[in-house]
Amino acid sequence: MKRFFALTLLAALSLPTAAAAQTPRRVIIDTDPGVDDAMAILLALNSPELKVEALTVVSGNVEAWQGLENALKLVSLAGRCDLPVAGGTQHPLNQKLITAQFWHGRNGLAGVELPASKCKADSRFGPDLIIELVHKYPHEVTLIPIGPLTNIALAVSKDPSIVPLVKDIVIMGGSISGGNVDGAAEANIYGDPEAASIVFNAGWMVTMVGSDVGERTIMTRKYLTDLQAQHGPESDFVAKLFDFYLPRSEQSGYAGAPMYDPLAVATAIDPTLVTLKDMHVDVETKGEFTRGETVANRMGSNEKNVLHGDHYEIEGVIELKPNARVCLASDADRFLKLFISRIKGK
Ligand SMILES: [Ca+2]
Repeated sequence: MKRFFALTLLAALSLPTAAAAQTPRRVIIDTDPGVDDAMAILLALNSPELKVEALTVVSGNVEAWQGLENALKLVSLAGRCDLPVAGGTQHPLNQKLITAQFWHGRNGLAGVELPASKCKADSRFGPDLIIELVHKYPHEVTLIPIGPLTNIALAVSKDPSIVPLVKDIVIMGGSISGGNVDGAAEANIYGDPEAASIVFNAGWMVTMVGSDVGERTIMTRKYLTDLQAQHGPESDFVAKLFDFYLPRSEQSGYAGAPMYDPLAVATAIDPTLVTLKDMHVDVETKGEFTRGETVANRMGSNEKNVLHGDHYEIEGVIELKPNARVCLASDADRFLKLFISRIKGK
């Protein structure tokens, strides 16, 4: 057993170095910042495995204007005014916007007032910028949507030719075991189910990092003490986010703060942090109790029912093609250590 642990430890330690030595992955983060969005963005900007090409902002946790302002303040904090930050859609495709100040504070950033941004917004429309960058770097760009999927749905609807040109799409959204909005739906999918349906059916394999795994990947006070021990502009800011987010999560029955969006970014940094399984996932857009649910087929098939006189008879099964790599579990301890070390670095 000792030898096993030693080897595992060695593998864990050598991974970041090996990954960093490779060419960084180009990523676009589509975001509705958002407390956990802010953490996810800073994690990405501090990770040598990733080259963030742009942030595109979608309405979600906060209104679109507030999200854009927050994104610009975050890149300013990180000293990254070179990074394009583009506004996107103002509202979901087919329903009213649902904002989440309850979870994210009045300004979406836990009420923490960052200095005014030194960075300016890019004039391009978010979905158009996604299309442009995917064509500029064919087969190289990984999309990381960590808000409702409205911008991504608009991009693939306007230019379906980007689908085979995208290297990967890692979304924070959905769940295969109950929702965090209600019994069925996770917030990003619930925020725009029609957009989510377009994205899951676009013809690519979606890597789905759902709320059910995010809720088992939690920042607790034990880990937070380590983060608080180091002072710097970014670590102090993230510690302040947790001052709001951790008690809010605990009051709502969680054992700590779910690390939803940062786990999606971490999956792009190091896929060995999570366990994935190919499945076919449909998005419920109707349903009395289930609108916005990601309905995952774990068997890979549906029963084939054929009408025989006055009744149907099962004649076999119809195979389903997987459209998603569904995250089943994470190595929470290794993820939290990675997250803290990257944020403490700044
Ligand atoms: Ca988000």
